[in-house]
Order: sequence, then structure tokens, then C-alpha cells
Amino acid sequence: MSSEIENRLQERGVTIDTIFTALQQFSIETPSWGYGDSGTRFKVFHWPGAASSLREKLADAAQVQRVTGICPGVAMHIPWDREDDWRAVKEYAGQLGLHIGAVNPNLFQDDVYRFGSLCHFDRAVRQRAVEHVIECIQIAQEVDSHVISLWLADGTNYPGQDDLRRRRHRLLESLQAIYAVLPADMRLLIEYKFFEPSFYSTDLPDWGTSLLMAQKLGPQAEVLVDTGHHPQGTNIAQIVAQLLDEGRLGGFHFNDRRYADDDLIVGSQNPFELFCIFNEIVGAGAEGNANVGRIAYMIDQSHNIEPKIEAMIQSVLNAQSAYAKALLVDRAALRETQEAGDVLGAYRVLQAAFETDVRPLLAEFRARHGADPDPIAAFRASGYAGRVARERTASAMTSGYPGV
Ligand code: PSV
Ligand code: MN
Repeated sequence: MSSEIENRLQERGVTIDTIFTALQQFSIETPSWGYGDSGTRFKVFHWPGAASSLREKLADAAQVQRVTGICPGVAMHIPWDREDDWRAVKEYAGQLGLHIGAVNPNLFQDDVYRFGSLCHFDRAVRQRAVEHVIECIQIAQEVDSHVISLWLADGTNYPGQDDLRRRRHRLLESLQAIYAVLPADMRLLIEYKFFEPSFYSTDLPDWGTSLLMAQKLGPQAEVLVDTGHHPQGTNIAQIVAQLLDEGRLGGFHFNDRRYADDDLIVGSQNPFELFCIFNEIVGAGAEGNANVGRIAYMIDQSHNIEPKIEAMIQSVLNAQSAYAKALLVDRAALRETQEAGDVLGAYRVLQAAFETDVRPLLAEFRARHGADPDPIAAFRASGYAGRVARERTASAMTSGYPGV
């Protein structure tokens, strides 16, 4: 039980119910592409039972929701998840207790995008890319999603390959064409990434560039922070603080990394960084920051060597745990120590929260809200993974699917 935490909270006049209410408001979207086969540049290892259609991906996502209770949304990538009947998709998701979350236009796989999409020197390619995003806006409306999440692979590999300022002007013009048709209840999240697939320049390399674009577009445009998209040593918590202050933190793509955009389980490599990110959010929320309530929390991971559904569940648990720890930070003590110039004291306030074992608290929270106290154990016990490995392999064999 969480009585130790409860006693410590009581000393500060905080009830456990306040913490549970905050936890109840925290949900995190899982990505459809995290359930299908994926690989490195060197090899795609087929995972037995990996989902190969949007319906299968939704069925897998429903398992994550069933055991965690905080993942009702599923992000899609178009055209990877293209379907003919979007109303049927919405209904099917609803039957599974899910809804479609962010719609991600894919602007990096068609041959015409070799030199970029929204920044391409050829107007016809830019137009095609803009039209694809507009199609995604229409799909989002059909499935009742309110978020378009935009990441560009645009950039250059060599100095002189293209004119950097012209590329920037083209980007803004393309984004303006998209923003002009964005429905009033939809947000455009602009993701950045400092390199890859381009290696000399990337058109949206950092949060500052995304923020400038968002500010030029209007209030429905916000910045998306993918935790794997920064140079080594970047202080992501500080970026989060700045975006919150500007009211432009649209959402997150959570994952963890060590070297580049590794797509590892969020919180597996640097749990303290994740905690520090949530600490900024909870701190801003406690001061009434209006941006906090509309942050779209999403996972962006593709697992190659570990079981995909379990890895997704573990990621959700890690994020929830970091958030719960941030909720336990003694804000009054933090402020007091900060303003007294007590450097070590302030750090120790954060450390006390970070080192708290929140597992009993979260188990109790889950039990109260119809989820399983131990989601990974519950998923393993369900036999779902073995069942889909058998069923999907059988149906793939009859359909001649070459991946098996
Ligand atoms: C690009 O690295 C990215 O983070 C974008 O969010 C894409 O949508 C996603 O990965 C999947 O390729
Ligand atoms: Mn991403």
C-alpha cells in the first residue's frame, strides 16, 4: 500500500486523492506503427503475430489500454494505415474502447520526396505534399481526431545543395497553405529533429525553428517535442519550460535514446531526464499554466528485438511512473530552497521525489480504476501474444504474406 507516501503527503496537507485525480487525467497515446514489424537500416526481424493491418494494430493497442487504463488513443500514420472506410475504422476503434488520436502525414517515402516535401525546390512536389497533409486533415475529421502531427524529412546533405533561406520561405508558404484549411478545433503540431535522414541541414532542426513557424502560423500551431530528436546533452526539460511559458507545447513523442534517434523504451536509459520533464510540466500546472491541460502525450517507438506489446506497456508504465514522481515533488520546499540559494537543498527536494518507490501507489491507482495492478503480468497471463502469433501466422500463410 502507499501509506508511507500518504503519510508524507499528509504532512504537507496534500491528500492521496489529489494525486489520484491528477493521475486519472494523464493519458498517453500509443502509435499504430509501434505494433507492426520494423527494423534497423540493416534488417527487419519479423515478430511472430506482429500486426499487419490497422485493425490488428488497434486490437493490440486495445490490450495496452485494457491493462494500463490510460491509453485510449492511437496515433496513425498515413499512408501506412490507409483504409477505405474511415467511419468503419472509427466504429471499430470505439468497440475496442479506443479512439483515433494524432494523424501523421507521411512525407518521406514517395520517390518524389527525394529532395524534400514542403521545402522542395519544385513547386509541384510541394503542392503534392501540401495536398497529402490536407487529405490527412480530412481523414482526421472523419475519425474525429483533433491533432495533425507533422514531421518532415526535409533537408540537405551537402553545403550548397540548396539555398537555405529559400527552403525556409518555401516551408513557411507550404505550412501557411495547410494552416489556412485547418478546422478551428484542430491543432497542427510541428515536430523537429536535428538530423537524419539529412546530414548537412534539416529544415526543422530544433524547437526554436518549430516555434518560429508556429508563431508565424497562428494559435492552432504548436511544437511537438520528440525526446529522441536532440543533440547529446540537450536539456529537454528546459525546452519544455520555455515552450510552456510561450503557450506552445503541443505534445510529446516519447522514446529514449543513447546515441541518436534510437527508439528505445522511454525512461529505460535516462529516467531522471524524463522525471525532470514532468517536473517542469507539473510545476507549471501548479501555477495555473493553461498550456499544461492540452499537452498531447504520445509514444513514438518501434521495437525490433523485444515483444512489441509488452514494450509498449512498459513504456506507458515508465511515463506514468515519472509523472507520478513529479506529482510528489514538494513544491513549497522547492521554492523555499531555491529562493534561499540552497542549491543542494533544492536538488534534494527533487531527489526525494525521484527516489520514491511509486509502484505501490500506482498499483493501488490501477486497482481503483479497473486496470491491472501489474499490467505486464496481466498481459502475459492473458495469452494474447501467443494467440495472435498462431492466428495471424495462419491467416498470413493462407494469404501468401511473404513476411512469415
Ligand atoms: C521521425 O523520426 C519520427 O519521430 C516522426 O515522428 C515520424 O512520424 C516517426 O518517427 C515514425 O517514422
Ligand atoms: Mn517522432
